Amino acid sequence: MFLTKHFFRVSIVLLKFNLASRTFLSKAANSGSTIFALSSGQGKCGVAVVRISGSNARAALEKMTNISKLEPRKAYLRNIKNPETGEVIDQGLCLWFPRPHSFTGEDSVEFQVHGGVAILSALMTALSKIKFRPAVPGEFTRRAFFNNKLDLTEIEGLADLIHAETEQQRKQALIQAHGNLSTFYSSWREILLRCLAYIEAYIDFGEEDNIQSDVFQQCNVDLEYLASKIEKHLADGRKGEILRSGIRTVIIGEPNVGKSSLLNCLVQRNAAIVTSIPGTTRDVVELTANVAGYPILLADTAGLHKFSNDIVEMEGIRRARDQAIKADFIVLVVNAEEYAKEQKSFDQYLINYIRTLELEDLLLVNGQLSSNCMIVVNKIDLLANDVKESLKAHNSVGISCTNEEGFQDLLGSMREYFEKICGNPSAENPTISQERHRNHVRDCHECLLKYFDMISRENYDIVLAAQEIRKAAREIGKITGYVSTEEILDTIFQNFCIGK
Ligand SMILES: Nc1nc2c(ncn2[C@@H]2O[C@H](COP(=O)(O)OP(=O)(O)OP(=O)(O)O)[C@@H](O)[C@H]2O)c(=O)[nH]1
Ligand SMILES: [Mg+2]
Repeated sequence: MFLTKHFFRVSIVLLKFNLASRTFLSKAANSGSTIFALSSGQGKCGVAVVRISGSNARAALEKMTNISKLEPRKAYLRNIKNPETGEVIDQGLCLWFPRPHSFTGEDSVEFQVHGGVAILSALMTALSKIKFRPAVPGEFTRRAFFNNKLDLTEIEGLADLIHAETEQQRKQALIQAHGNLSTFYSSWREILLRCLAYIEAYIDFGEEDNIQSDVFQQCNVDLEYLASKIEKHLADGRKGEILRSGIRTVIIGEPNVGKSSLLNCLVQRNAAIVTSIPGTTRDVVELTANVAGYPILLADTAGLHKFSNDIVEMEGIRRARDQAIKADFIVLVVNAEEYAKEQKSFDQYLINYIRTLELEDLLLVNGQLSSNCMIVVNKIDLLANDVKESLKAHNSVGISCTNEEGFQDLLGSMREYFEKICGNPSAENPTISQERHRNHVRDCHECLLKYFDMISRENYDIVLAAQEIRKAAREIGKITGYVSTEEILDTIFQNFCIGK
């Protein structure tokens, strides 16, 4: 009896939360106008896709094609006519997606026509004449959100997928667009709401119904476990965010060691000036590149050394150091010829090199090379074979920018570093991919800490403490869009193009 009653009350409290979010969604739902847009790329092309979404989409399709018995998701090859004049605009494929089984969740139509400027212009004009409205950027996706087809993390994943430039970015975005973050954060929100419901039931009915305090204690165990999971999630080394925005990679080293040559080899073009004169590169040269499937923001820098009377060179060196401090990954270039001249072990030479360039603070952790720094020994074409062999025993990669020797090893080694820096989106738990998510997760964690702090005090007020759990759930709800504001939505949808 106790359990049934208790379950009933907790269910009512849970329902209350879920109704609140649904009300928000339906209130904010779209205005009902039928919209259209070119969804494929701009410019002449073989096939262009025009999408229509809204309650009048089906009627328009029937009128423009004379299809009598329309079947969902079936491609019809038809003459597509201007609905007012009856003039044929083009012959193309026509598809109908009845709601709710469409991208937007509304009745939708797709025309696949020839991608010529005049055809598209005639089709768009015809659609405007029947009072359909051109969609604004992201409007199809916005409608999908309001019709509960996608949550905000899925939408952000979709935007990232469209913008992904490398294989690893594509993988991360695809997983997110398919809802893995959504499931992940929703499970946290469910725990918070369940605990909140139990605690509210305990507050409302505890004394009267003799609800056991162990219910409350069990909630605290669950919340503590969740807080520790959130802590781990926050301490992810920003893997997902780095993969999304690109690994800030800097090439540093003495003048004339071949830093600019290395940058040129990595991007496969003469982007930076290379000469035999030491001090050729003065400012930071920044480029984006795709290395081993990872996006990198690659910076070539001025050669480092201690003394110079040249103020331009000193400013270049200052900028090089500054760039290295901000980098996610550092490539330190060593000149193989210089190393071969000295009668030292490679490790001794390297430590000495790092000290001479005053890079200890940046590159060494407890006397060992930092995990985000890679040593590249360039100009190995100038080494005798036995010296070249001796280099292999060390934690470095020998290359020649002149004949591209060692480049496969270099790319393989870079891939290993990048995998550690960005993680493997296909194999690991989801990581935070956006600053927006990090802020809400951090705020959620802070609310939980505040809750534990409150209930650890004598004579604490449980009602006030429970507010912190409610706030924590709200923060997670903001990530997925259960709790949302126009401001959040505008920021997210501004990254979308027209037709998506
Ligand atoms: N033999 C040989 N020469 C190389 C190699 N890589 C670069 N060089 C030469 O080394 C010289 C310096 O190359 P850069 O790429 O300009 O060197 P850097 O480190 O950018 O030099 P600064 O901009 O002055 O700091 C040029 O004459 C290159 O042709 C290599 O692998 N082998
Ligand atoms: Mg240079």
